[in-house]
Amino acid sequence: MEGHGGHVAAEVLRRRGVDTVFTLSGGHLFPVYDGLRDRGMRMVDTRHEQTASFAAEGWSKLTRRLGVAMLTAGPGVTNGMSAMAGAHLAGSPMLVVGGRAPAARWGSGSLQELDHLPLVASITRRAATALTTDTIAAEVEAAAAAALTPHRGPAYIDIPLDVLLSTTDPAVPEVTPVVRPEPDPDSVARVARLLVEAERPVLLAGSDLYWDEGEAALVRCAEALGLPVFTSGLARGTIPADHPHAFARCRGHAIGNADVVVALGVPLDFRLRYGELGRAAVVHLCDSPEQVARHVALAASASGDLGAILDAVVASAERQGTRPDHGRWLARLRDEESALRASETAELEAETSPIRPGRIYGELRRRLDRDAVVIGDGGDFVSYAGRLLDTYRPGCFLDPGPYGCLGTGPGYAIAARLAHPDRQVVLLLGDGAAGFSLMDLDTLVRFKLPVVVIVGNNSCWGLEKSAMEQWFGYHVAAELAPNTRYDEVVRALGGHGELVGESADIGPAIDRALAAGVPALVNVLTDPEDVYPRRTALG
Ligand SMILES: Cc1ncc(C[n+]2csc(CCOP(=O)(O)OP(=O)(O)O)c2C)c(N)n1
Ligand SMILES: [Mg+2]
Repeated sequence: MEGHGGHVAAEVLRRRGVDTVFTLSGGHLFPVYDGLRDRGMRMVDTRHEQTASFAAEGWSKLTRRLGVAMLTAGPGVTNGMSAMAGAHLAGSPMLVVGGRAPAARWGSGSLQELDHLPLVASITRRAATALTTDTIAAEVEAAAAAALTPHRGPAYIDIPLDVLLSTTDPAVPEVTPVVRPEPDPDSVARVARLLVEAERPVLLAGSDLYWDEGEAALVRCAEALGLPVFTSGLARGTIPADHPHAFARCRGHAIGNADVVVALGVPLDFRLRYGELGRAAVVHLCDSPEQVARHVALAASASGDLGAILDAVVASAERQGTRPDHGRWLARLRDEESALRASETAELEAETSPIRPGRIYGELRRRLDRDAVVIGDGGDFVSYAGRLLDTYRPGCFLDPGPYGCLGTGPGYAIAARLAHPDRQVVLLLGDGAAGFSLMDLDTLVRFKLPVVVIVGNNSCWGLEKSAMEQWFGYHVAAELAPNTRYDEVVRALGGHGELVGESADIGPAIDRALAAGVPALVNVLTDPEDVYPRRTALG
């Protein structure tokens, strides 16, 4: 193909199946815009590069395809670094195409001249500059392949403006197929034996199972081997919350009493007590060898395509001749699960004034469709959502992931509504979190994306306020102005906004927001004294 470098970059992305990119304007990117426009590819321009890059990461999380952000040279790229770091820890296949000051003037101090590579090297799977127009195609393709190859993550490519503007006639490379390695049969057999012999096994499924599209294999395995399944992160919904083998509330009880715990596609990090799981033998199943934990003694491990591993484990267990019956163990967990769920009724139905956050979720739960996309961005307010909302389909619950960066929500919501125009999209925002990217509600308005935003407005950075209180007996830097009218901000931007101060008004306000047809924000004033019960995640 012939054309300037921007056309080449766009063509490689088009062949990769990319039809939407997220950006914020900058002259260093104009030639790429020209290439995208020529091919009818959608450009979603945001009000801050952090939102453009969170939207790209959100797109990858929602579609399991490449999410692409285009960030202008210098400040555009540095504004996207939190999303790259988040994608790095979450294993999200995201591609950032950066602008770059002209190569011919490099070192003379042109506008926004910055070598981005050292900045992004430690948080990307591949970071490179296309130094000549002839290499653009191969570099963009290599970056896309690096992002999509398990263990996935962000990749970065930048192209100097003069290189983009030069004309070339390179061969655009074929799309490199993504290789998903088969697991080692001996490792699989060891895992199967442990599960066949286990009396109280537990399976903990995490985000990498989702990335490997292993949901059907997960359900097959749980049913064949009689395993209780707990999901976290993007694995929520890979087994529907109401499946007989799905559990959520009684994880502590299950792990505390298990003899074998299988961690599937999830790191043994702070969320899983660093793999120190009491008396249980720990099995780690990962999408690639480098993900297998080295900081804890494992009873067995295997790496490769996670769906293939699960199917191979079932086949191996069947060859070993026994079909374990864990009926009593499952019944015991179901009793525990049901009791814990029953104990939540009071908070879901609380009629207190001021409002307790649980009541918001009591109202929301009964209004959500099974395929609704729920996004959480905040502290305590989102912890409640994680516990009180159930997920029935994969890709329907997005939180910031292990990087825990506030401000992801509006970007994820833009991506969600674009990816799923016919579904409910609900963004749960802490009032603190709202301050990071509320202006991008304007992007939702401009692109006519009717997302429902519910702000849990406790007038403070609640999670940090209570944590500092616990540690030091006092708090600093934790208060926000009381009762800020985030709803009026959204009205000023052209959306629908409502303030809610009483429990009984929450449900009707959510109904109006869902029906508004424009981006809508329900600003719920909640009790500043309410503290989510948790152990600290630090350390
Ligand atoms: C970018 C970023 N800055 C700071 C933090 C630390 N942090 C974690 S939770 C939290 C409080 C969030 O407050 P809010 O969104 O109002 O939710 P609440 O806990 O009050 O429900 C803060 C500041 C973070 N995770 N990310
Ligand atoms: Mg708050």
